[in-house]
Amino acid sequence: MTQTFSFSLHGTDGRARTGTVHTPRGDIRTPAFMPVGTAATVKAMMPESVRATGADILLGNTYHLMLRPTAERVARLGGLHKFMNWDRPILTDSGGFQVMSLGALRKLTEEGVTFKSHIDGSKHHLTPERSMEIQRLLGSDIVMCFDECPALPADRARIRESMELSMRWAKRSRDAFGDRPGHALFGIQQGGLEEDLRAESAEALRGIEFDGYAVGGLAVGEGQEAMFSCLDFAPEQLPKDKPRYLMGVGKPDDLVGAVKRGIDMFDCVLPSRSGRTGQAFTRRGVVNIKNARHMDDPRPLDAECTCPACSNYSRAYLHHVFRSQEILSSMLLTWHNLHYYQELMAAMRAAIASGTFADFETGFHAARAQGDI
Ligand code: PRF
Ligand code: ZN
Repeated sequence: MTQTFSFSLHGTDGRARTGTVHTPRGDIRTPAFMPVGTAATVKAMMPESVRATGADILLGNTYHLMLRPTAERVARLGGLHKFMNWDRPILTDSGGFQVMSLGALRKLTEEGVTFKSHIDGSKHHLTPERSMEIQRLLGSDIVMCFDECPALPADRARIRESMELSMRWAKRSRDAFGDRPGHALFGIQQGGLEEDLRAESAEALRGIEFDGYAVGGLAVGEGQEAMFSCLDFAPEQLPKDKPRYLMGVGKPDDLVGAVKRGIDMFDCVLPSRSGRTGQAFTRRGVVNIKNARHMDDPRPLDAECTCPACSNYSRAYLHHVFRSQEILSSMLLTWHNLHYYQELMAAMRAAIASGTFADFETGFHAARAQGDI
């Protein structure tokens, strides 16, 4: 096992890249999709099952874990990996984004954010320094800078102000993180959809120096077309020799379009959350298992899929357990969706390595155009 954190690029095809992030807890094959384990669990999945879908790394959340069970308690119990029984890499988000989307009565200052817990209304304070401390107590392998992300649309002045604050917080995050061999700190680019603000942000982050760079502030209401336009320039502004992570994205076609534009890592609740609401992602698009047309259908969800839901159960059965609100419904559909996402990433890695990404993309869109049959 390597004792340091590093990134090696194995191949490129156009702007698309494939490589490996090496960490002391194991390798992360890129492009990578990170399932979301917000509350120290990927909902409805045992960690060994998450691994069986092909995941190399999970995402955890500072915001949720600081409130419950608290970072100090997780540390006393031996850290997040031991606590949740996942010994591979964990990336933790820094909390600011979740405070803004979930926290009640939040107050933003130069120092940080004060907010009330969405669980019990108790008052909390989060700063770059405290976020670094929490992520260290959790034992996170990839720590994210503390940043602020405005919802779009927002006016340019507000986006600039927020980006500049995030860059000051990035410097404070770097200073507070210190030198921790084997652990990585990622900077987060902000700047909305504006090319010059994104460039300024990238410049500020490059000056501070990070182990990886995230594109933040996208998928916050701007739509896919606008997001792709931004990704036509944003990843290129970041260092080529470090991993690039697009935060909180996305749908399968978002992932394909973002990989094409130079993104290496993703996280999103979509496959796990959709699994619990009866939406299944397949090669031929989204299948809504609650639809009555599946009631008598003896065929699997996706005949080409090798996951347990597709290998052992019919659409009729999956429809039945969903309609009956059985826990197994969430388990099977989450497994299927995470498996689908990991197969998609594996297919993209193989296509980039063999220089056939354009063909892959054509096939991807053609299969979806056929629709579910
Ligand atoms: N910053 C952080 N976490 C995030 C985002 C961000 O901009 C996003 C935006 N899509 C998701 N998660 N820290
Ligand atoms: Zn399946």
